[in-house]
Amino acid sequence: MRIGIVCYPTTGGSGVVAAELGKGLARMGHEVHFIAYAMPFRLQQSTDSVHFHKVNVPRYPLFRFPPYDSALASIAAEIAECYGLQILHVHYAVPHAISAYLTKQMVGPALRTVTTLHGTDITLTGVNPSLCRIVSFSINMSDAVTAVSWYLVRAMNERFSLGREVSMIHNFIDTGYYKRQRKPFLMPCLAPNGEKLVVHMSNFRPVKRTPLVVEIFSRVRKHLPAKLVMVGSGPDLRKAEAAAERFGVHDDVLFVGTQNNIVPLLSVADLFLLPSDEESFGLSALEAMSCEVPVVASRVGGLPEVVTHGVTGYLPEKDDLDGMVTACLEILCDSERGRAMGYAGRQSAIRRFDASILLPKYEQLYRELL
Ligand code: GMT
Repeated sequence: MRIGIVCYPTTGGSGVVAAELGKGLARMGHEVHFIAYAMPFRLQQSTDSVHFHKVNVPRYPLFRFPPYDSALASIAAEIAECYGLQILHVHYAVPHAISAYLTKQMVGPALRTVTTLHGTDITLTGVNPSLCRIVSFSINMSDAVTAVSWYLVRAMNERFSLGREVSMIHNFIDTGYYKRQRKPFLMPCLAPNGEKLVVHMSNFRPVKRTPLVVEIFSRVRKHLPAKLVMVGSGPDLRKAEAAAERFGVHDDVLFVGTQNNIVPLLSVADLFLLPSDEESFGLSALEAMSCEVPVVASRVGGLPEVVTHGVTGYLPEKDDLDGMVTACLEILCDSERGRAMGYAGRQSAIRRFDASILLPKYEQLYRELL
């Protein structure tokens, strides 16, 4: 098949999933064309043979808001015609679903469109009164709609009464790649005195509550020697750094920015901490599980579909700060329990979320549409 994929190229989960999907489809023999305003993060070092087409959004003094939606639709229509695309699969509904609709209007009904909902496109940005009508319309006009968790299917149905089917396809990872390395070469620099290592990884948006990550860690730190590694960057980076100062743990918290390869880091982690306010899936938690790292995360959104409470980690209520601290300590103070949970996490990742299980579901969906 000839497939176009539209996504945000940043380090957010939707871009990661889109990139991994495209690379996987290319390996299965499909012709894949990425259309985005920059090279997607996960394609930058990829050797997979996918095509990339940049969306150039024109600037003009009159345009207070550059017309990204239109530029995207316009270039997608050109690519669709030039390469004979059969499928245009957009990730994150806002504004990609409406651009897909416009593309289809331009090139004709043979082009089948798929919209994958990732979370805040439904729960936050999509329900904004300025956008909800067009989000609802554009999702309705997609030939197929998928969501990354059962939670998001429910959220979709509660917020938008579309009366159409939304298929659920869980996010996936390559568990062969996300695999704990047995030579923990990072340990001496991150935890030189054998401290316990807690890792958080996100795009530092307010929903990730990164200052709270630091606060939870500071309370854990009172009970045992530990270090916290904060991976990623985003709008709340300064607030998280300030929290490290405020809670007096700046010597034990390392902000390492965005990382291309997080497997070496996860390979030395004792715990992954994700106390998000909201999370439709929690791809980073799955990456940690696949590397045998137990997870402590809030019991929100789709996280209970990924993390099994008491087996692969703990899921305290999102405002139960004491519960978060206790859960972290239970894992960190009992190495055997931590290892068993980590092992169970990897088994769950392999059994339920490996690319080999979920990629064919997208392939099947495309075939049905054609
Ligand atoms: O975080 C967002 O606002 C959007 C999106 C992104 O691009 O990172 O994240 C969502 O999609 C991921 C991939 O499907 C999920 O793993 C994240 O849980 C989800 N984020 C939220 O629901 C907050």
